[in-house]
Amino acid sequence: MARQFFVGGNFKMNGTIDSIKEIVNNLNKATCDSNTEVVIAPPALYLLLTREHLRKGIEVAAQNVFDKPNGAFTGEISVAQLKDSNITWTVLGHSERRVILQESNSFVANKTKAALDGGIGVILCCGETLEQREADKTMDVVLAQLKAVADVQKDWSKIVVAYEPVWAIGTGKVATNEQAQEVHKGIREWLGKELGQEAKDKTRIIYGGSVSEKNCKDLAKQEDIDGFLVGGASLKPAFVDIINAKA
Ligand code: G2H
Repeated sequence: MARQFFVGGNFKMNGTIDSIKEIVNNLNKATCDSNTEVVIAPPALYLLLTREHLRKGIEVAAQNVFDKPNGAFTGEISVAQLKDSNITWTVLGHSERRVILQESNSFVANKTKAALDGGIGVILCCGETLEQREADKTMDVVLAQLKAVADVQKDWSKIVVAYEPVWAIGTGKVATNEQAQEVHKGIREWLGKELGQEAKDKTRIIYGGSVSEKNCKDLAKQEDIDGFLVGGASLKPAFVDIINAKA
């Protein structure tokens, strides 16, 4: 079953008006594999600027969204506000939010449901810490994170799962092809059991954690790796090489 390759750029809390315009201009000029779906996630403050300058065919994602429709929620952004601003995706459940901001599995699940209900696609992150991996708990942790979402959301057609081992994020320590493939395969099997054959066959499962122009081609050859969520390297011109990993 062919799944469209998906590459997301997660800028995290990086960038200025000038540097983001430069990244956008580079992407506008670049030759990107037309078979790859590309989405970039700048900081919230620069979402509109990015959407305004970025060429059609590349989508823009928020790095987070809240689960309530509006009201007294200082500092938060609603799904409707993303829609209103032509932002079509959001990242949710990134480990930096799960760990540093203590977002629970159920909170991430509620936000995922709210985003999907409002017509926003979700790049749903999951992944284990080094301690959890060493304790042989990788699949337990990852599947518990995903199960919380499956409990409230059965249609995963607008979810892209991003497997991001916490120990590989921003560390330069990328998972081996085999380590990543093993978890992706486990997630895909679980999708089949939990949500059915269609979810198993069609859900994109992308890898994140120190992806670079050097390691992306081999990772992209793995059967169950359908793309990448790229952090640090998405701020550099080499991001285009990652977009073209399958070309
Ligand atoms: C993982 C990834 C982007 P980096 O967080 O989501 O970041 O590529 O910098 O490890």
